[in-house]
Amino acid sequence: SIPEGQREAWKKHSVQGFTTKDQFEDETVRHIETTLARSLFNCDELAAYSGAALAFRDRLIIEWNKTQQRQTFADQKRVYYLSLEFLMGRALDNAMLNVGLKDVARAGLKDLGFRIEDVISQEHDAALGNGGLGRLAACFLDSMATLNYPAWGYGLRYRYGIFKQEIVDGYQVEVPDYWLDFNPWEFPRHDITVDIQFYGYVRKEKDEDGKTVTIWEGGEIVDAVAYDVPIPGYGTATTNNLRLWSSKASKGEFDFQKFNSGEYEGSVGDQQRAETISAVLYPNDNLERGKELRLKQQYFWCAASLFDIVRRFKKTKKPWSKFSDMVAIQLNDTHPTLAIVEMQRILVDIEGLDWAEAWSIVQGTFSYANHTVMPEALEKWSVPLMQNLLPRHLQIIYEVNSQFLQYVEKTFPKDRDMLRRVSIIEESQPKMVRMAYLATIGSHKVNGVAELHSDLIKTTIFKDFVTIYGPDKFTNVTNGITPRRWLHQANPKLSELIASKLGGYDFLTDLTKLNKLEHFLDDADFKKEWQEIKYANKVRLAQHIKDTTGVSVNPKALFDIQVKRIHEYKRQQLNILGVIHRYLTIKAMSPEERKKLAPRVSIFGGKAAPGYWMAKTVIHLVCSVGEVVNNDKDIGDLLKVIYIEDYNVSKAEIITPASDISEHISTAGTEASGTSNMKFVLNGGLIIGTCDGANIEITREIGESNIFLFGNLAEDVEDLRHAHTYGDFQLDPDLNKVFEAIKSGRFGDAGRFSALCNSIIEHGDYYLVSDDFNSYVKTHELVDEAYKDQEAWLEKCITSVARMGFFSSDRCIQEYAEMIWNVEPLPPKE
Ligand code: NBY
Repeated sequence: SIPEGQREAWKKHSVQGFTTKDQFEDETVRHIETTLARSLFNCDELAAYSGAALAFRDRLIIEWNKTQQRQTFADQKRVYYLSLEFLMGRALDNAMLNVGLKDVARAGLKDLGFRIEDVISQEHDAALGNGGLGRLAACFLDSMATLNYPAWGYGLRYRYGIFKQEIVDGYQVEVPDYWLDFNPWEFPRHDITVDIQFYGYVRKEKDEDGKTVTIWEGGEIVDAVAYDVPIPGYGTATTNNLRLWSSKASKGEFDFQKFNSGEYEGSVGDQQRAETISAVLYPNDNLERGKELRLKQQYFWCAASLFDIVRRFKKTKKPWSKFSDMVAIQLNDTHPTLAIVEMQRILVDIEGLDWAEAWSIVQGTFSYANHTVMPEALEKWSVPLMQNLLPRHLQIIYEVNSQFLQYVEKTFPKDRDMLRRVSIIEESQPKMVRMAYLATIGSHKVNGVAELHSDLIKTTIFKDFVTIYGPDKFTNVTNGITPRRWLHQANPKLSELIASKLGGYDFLTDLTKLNKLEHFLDDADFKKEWQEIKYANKVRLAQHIKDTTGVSVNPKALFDIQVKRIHEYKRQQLNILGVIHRYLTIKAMSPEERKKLAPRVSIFGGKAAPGYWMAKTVIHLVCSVGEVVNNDKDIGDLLKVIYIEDYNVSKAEIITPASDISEHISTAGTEASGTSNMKFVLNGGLIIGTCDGANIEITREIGESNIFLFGNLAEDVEDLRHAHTYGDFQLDPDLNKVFEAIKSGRFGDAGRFSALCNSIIEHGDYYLVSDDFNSYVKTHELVDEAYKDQEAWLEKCITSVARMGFFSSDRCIQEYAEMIWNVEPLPPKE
């Protein structure tokens, strides 16, 4: 650091960051003219975005520096949130709002000749995630910073995020998402690199004291380079860090020999192979496919993060026994489970602790959140694969397992089968490592993400573990969403209206304050404004639909929206089959009957995993139905069917505020929580949903009369499936008519949809579409009826918003902090 004598000079010249409009313009123009080498003669919207983003980045980084210093000097526990996915979306708007300078930026940009909305929309989404799990991580970062928790995120810096989806002739086409062309929000830290080892072999030797030590050597080394992303809290100076690792050939590995001897391609090949590790996000949600590169990604990221965390702890010079008093590591699903094993390896092989002491430190440090009970999504890795890639880690897993099984055998001597059931190693061909069991055994707490889900994991996948450890190891933390992005940023007019009634924006940091809105249910002006805002949001979405699909939709129609990843368990097929039923019903109606019907726009959006053929068929069916319905003159505005291409975070910010009703209709017991359900209700839309995930708690909070629930319950699913398998089942007659229409070729070549139809008709209807069809259609009729009474509808919407306080991710993070992490906030000193 700088000697005392020169520090005055530093302080005098220390960067302050802008606060006024003039200063903002100074900074923006300076960046455009120098950093970007542009001028007022060639400054387009993209350059204006870049300049403004750099100006805000400078501001964030000043606070980031101070926050990091404060956290280093404060002798207190930190949280590390390990997630393979962070679905951040755009950063500029968020930065403007969180530091409270959006109005300054708006005025400054106007002076410079730009509209702030156009500038903001230049930004490419940071889309390093698939869906709910990745977006949850992003909401958590926002809440942790806002609540002043000393917290870091650790992830991978994918060169390609989730693919861009194009719809071509009604089919999904995937286009790579190269997003790093210009990313002002990251700071490369070329000085912070970690060597990561793969492959090789393990041997034992005696050290000077005669103690046996284990040495892992040979194999190959890849470098992990840190890239830091500042995470500003809302209304606080706390600016946390998200550290993303990028892979690079290690200097030692880059083969100069080959290079100099003219084997240029060979040497570049090694480099490319190293860089492949962080090249691309796997685009599967809720499906695990056991690819070696994915395991490499996981270890690369866990090992780099652990090295970093341990290095930081060692600087404090505290004894290892204090580690879990200073460090909490949260695992977002099982993807980072290798961090548990890596920690044990560091403590035992490198730091020389004895096994038992090391293992109790590990268990005290880690906690694991589960996000699914579906078998195909539970991670398992083949033992031979792991043996080859991570030989020492496999040994450690076997040792952990052996000690665990010994304990189980001793404690439950009568239940011989239990050992087979709870073993980390599944005795299959090949043998498999069950990551959820390893994560459970290596953590002090395991949580589900909504009440029903947390109950289910205790009675299904972790039943034996509840017996072994007792129920207290398992807990629930119901998911939440950040009201900053999902209300204030996505729906600024509604946020402003609410603030005008509640006397300020305090509800953004204490969402339970929304409950005061119930006092305004008789305020006619308020309700009128509310309705105008909803209408304006629908007009905006209608414009987007017109621009991107060419279809005109009537903003006065009921907007019925289902946007999320396409998956059979989420049942977009139920939705589109219901839409066909509606279409057939309208076709058969008299003009009088038609007049009574509320016009509808059925809106779908979401990506299918590239290898998920059935999900792609669902997209094609939606598009094919849209093609027919939207061009049927006889139907007009009564029904439109829209597929919105490339659903992502920034599209969600336009779509969510525009819904009248949204669909959360998973087969009961399959959707761990869902979080878009919360976003839609918070934006004044109602929902139609099954008794699944967080829908149940939303109902509890907002009241049964404000939600449209339908369908079978989780507790009945097993019996219903049994009935399908043993032939005790009749296809719903209305659904049958829908299938007849599809088979007749009414929506194009029926052959394309036969597998989809047959999965329901002939192959056991695993997701119970037929069982829930009647209830679903009937409930939509109730929605139609309810929508006719606009006054009552509006009252439901406002009441619901007023009661959504519970679903803030701030509440959720506070629960994690108090129940699981045991960390305290560290507010900035003013
Ligand atoms: O996590 C989602 C759940 O489906 C949803 O109900 C919940 O609200 C949300 C947050 O808790 N899970 C999810 O998004 N999962 C994935 O995206 C995912 C991605 C990759 C893999 C597994 C799951 N994988 O094994 O590769």
